[in-house]
Amino acid sequence: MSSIFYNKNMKFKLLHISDLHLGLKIKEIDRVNYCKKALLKAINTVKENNLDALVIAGDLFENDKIYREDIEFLIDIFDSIYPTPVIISPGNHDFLEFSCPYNESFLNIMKLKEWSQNVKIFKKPEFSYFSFGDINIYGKPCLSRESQAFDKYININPLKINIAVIHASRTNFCPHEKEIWHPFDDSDVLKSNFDYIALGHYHSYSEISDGLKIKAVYPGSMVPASLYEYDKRGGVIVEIKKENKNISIELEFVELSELSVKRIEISPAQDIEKIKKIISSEISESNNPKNTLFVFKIKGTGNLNILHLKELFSEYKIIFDISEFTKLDIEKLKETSPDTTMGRFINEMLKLIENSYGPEKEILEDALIYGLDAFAGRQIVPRYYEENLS
Ligand SMILES: [Mn+2]
Repeated sequence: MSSIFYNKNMKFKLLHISDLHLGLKIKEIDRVNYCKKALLKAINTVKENNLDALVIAGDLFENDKIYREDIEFLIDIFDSIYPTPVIISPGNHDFLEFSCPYNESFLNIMKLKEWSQNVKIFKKPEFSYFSFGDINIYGKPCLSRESQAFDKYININPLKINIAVIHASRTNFCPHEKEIWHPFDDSDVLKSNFDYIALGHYHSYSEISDGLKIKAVYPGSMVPASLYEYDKRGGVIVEIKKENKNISIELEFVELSELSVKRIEISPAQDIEKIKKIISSEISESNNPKNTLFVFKIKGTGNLNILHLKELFSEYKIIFDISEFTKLDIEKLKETSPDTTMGRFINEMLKLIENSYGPEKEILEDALIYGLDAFAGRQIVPRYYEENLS
């Protein structure tokens, strides 16, 4: 009779997201609004694909930055997919403490309504699980920097699909300057009996596999948490099938963020046509370019007229960040000997440029260029600004 169990085909399909950091702001951008839009998209993804669960691997919000209306938004939006489960493993920013919205007593004191019955939050310090028929979903909150994420061997039921949700740091693959919380290394993941581990904490997408099968994924931050988070932002649809104890996993990344940060490197050799092409191709990679706010971070040195670029791409919402862009090859100019009149001019101008910012810096940089033209006996024309912008 046991063959009944072994021949059973089990399937579970979920949307795995993490690190929304709702409440966290980016200067001059209404990030909270983009976070809410992304969550609405996540909810629609669950509905449209008939998914079995929404899984959130921590840092959904920031305890000390989230407003009352944002908490209400989260409670309502998760209630809107009842009875589909929403499984949450708290992280180090939605840290499970008294004044955390996951805490029901805190919600009561704040006179907020409680989480709907389909919202399941891991609150016990050790691994616990929620059961959905053939599927067990394990998790535990991220409560300290030191404690190991996978500290104990967990006795799972091999006849079921076993998933873990955890906010933790992969120590053998740690991004620069990322704080370590809840450490583990790949061997912990490969040793564990979980069929899939939904990770959170690191803000870039990465996978851990045993060479044949993917065992764990960081989907990355759902919406850029800073202007240094480039590339696609969203979540992963994970389909887990178990047939005769054989597991198969299929992943599909879904773009959820309508805020997108892109980095473009520019060199003096690139003309405007080349730069236009780079920007066009970045825009065309987005699956919803008309509704996306693009932040183009332009790095390097060259001849670039931002006003002209804005004009060319006026049908899109674009912010050009030129804080890491210089019109001049300053390093090369610094090599000019200060013994000549031109050298003294360059040195004085560079000092002024260094101590200025914004429009003043731009004017000084232009003045330096025109001065150099004058020294070289060239005709002084506004080479660095294209005319006829109208
Ligand atoms: Mn975190």
